[in-house]
Amino acid sequence: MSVTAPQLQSPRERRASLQASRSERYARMVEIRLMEERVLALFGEGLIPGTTHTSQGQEAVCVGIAAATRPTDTVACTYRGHGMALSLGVTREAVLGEILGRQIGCMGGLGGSMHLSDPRVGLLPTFAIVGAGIPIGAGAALTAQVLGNDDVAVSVFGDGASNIGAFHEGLNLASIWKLPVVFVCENNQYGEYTRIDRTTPVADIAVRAASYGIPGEVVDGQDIDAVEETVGRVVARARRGDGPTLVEAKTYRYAGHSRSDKATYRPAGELDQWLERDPITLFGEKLVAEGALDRARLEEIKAQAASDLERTLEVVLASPPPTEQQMMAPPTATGR
Ligand SMILES: Cc1ncc(C[n+]2csc(CCOP(=O)(O)OP(=O)(O)O)c2C)c(N)n1
Ligand SMILES: [Mg+2]
Repeated sequence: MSVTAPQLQSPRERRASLQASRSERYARMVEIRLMEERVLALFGEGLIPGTTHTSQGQEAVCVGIAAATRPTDTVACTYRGHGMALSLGVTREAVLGEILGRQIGCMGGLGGSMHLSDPRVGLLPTFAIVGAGIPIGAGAALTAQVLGNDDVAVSVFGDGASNIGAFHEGLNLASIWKLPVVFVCENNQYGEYTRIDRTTPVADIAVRAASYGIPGEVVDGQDIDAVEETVGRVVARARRGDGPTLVEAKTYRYAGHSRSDKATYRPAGELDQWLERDPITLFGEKLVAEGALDRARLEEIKAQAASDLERTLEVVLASPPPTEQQMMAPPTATGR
């Protein structure tokens, strides 16, 4: 008797299913949450080389962006990019494999947690340098403009990055050349260990758009529908040739800045306040209220995500790290 392996979805299929169905969006948010929690545990076990930055609490932003764009659009994002990669459709094996430095990873295990990429779904390499993805997003938009297709670039970065020179240069250039780019600032209230009000003299980063003569919008980053609607609308604007927009998504990272940071610098009660507006709980409740899913189904989705993650981890742990020869090989067009 021949045993056939379960058919894994390709990145494009994963992206398409997410765009087609609200319950898939819920499932993807759960997938991200569980993987991020496991990543922190795996770091503690010494299985993750280098460092890692997780995004629990920010799932509505990345899944909303993926739902509002198409695979030929490009997305530049940061070292806190596991959720964005999974949202765009990169497979669990490719993301977790890369984080663990295994050959099965999307960069063959050579890049690690901060360097994920998959051109099939538009994920440009994620960037460890704060703000680096902003001018690169503008550059990807320039490519689309020169080629004359109607693709759009999305550049995702943090609140801290909006104080970096590249932010101002990138927005200025994008505005003056009317580039098809959407800048999404994930304002998670902290840049490393410092609260935003100690580094940034404006309450809303979106107001900075006015300096460059482009629209700026604030969106509730805990509400996936609000993110999808806002990003979808300004992506359509960019596609029409009407130029860039700055979107600020107000959100919160539940974990510390990176790996073992316990975030003891946060005021007491702040995390609890944000947990009351957890993006996965909010969306789940909305789906139940709409009659789209019942509570039992929400639990089934969580159980399925947990077992999928276990299976993914088994596959990843069976994959070896890159060989010395692979490490020294010149890069190819696909990055592998
Ligand atoms: C150019 C540069 N300066 C400093 C750092 C060190 N650094 C890494 S993450 C970080 C904080 C960035 O905060 P934010 O942009 O809000 O993103 P978040 O980590 O909150 O997602 C800093 C200062 C860096 N990687 N690159
Ligand atoms: Mg931040």
